[in-house]
Amino acid sequence: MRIVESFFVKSAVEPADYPASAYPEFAFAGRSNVGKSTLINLLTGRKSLAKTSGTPGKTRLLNFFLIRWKHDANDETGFMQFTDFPGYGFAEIGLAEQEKWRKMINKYLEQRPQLRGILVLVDIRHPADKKDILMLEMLRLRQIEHCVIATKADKVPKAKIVAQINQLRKGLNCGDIPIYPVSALNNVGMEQLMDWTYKFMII
Ligand SMILES: Nc1nc2c(ncn2[C@@H]2O[C@H](COP(=O)(O)OP(=O)(O)OP(=O)(O)O)[C@@H](O)[C@H]2O)c(=O)[nH]1
Ligand SMILES: [Mg+2]
Repeated sequence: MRIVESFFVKSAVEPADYPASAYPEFAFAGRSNVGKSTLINLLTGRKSLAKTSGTPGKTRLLNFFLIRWKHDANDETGFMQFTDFPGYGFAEIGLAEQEKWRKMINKYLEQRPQLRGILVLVDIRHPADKKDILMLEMLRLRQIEHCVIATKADKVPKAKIVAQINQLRKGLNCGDIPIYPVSALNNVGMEQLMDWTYKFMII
């Protein structure tokens, strides 16, 4: 599958403000600065569709994107939507702000029936983080399809990637959920995660 066109639709906090379109939707979650917006830009081939920044914790809203895709093999085309979550785990965010985030995400998970899956991004260099473990546990409990994307693979020597993924799998306690190493810098690993998305889109 490849993405042929993409548009920013809107930002929202409350379900009443989400875009009404019911296309299959996939959300990108993960700690602040892990590379969610960068990944969306790379997948869509648009340099600044999703705002990226060196300053973590900038995005506080859900950002919705409309994506037109095409499946190379059979010329099938269609629409899906991406949602860029604000990052979690940003140390300087106060408790009140964290609570806002939690409410916003819970509402989204509960009131977005077209949600087909969540891509949970973690930094390949870091050991499993408590916030990521909690996020994965919540998705498991809610029975929402998900996979793990290990970002910034360019920062780890190639020979160490498999070991790093194995360690993450143990630490994240995520069973046989797929973990895909990716590098936005080197454009590595995109096909696998598009295949994963496609699998849950056509159901
Ligand atoms: N080396 C390398 N840097 C990356 C990669 N992906 C993202 N980055 C960098 O990581 C920083 C944060 O990326 P963002 O995409 O803004 O991160 P985010 O997860 O959207 O962050 P928040 O919106 O704050 O939650 C930027 O400086 C990116 O250039 C990657 O694969 N490799
Ligand atoms: Mg972002």
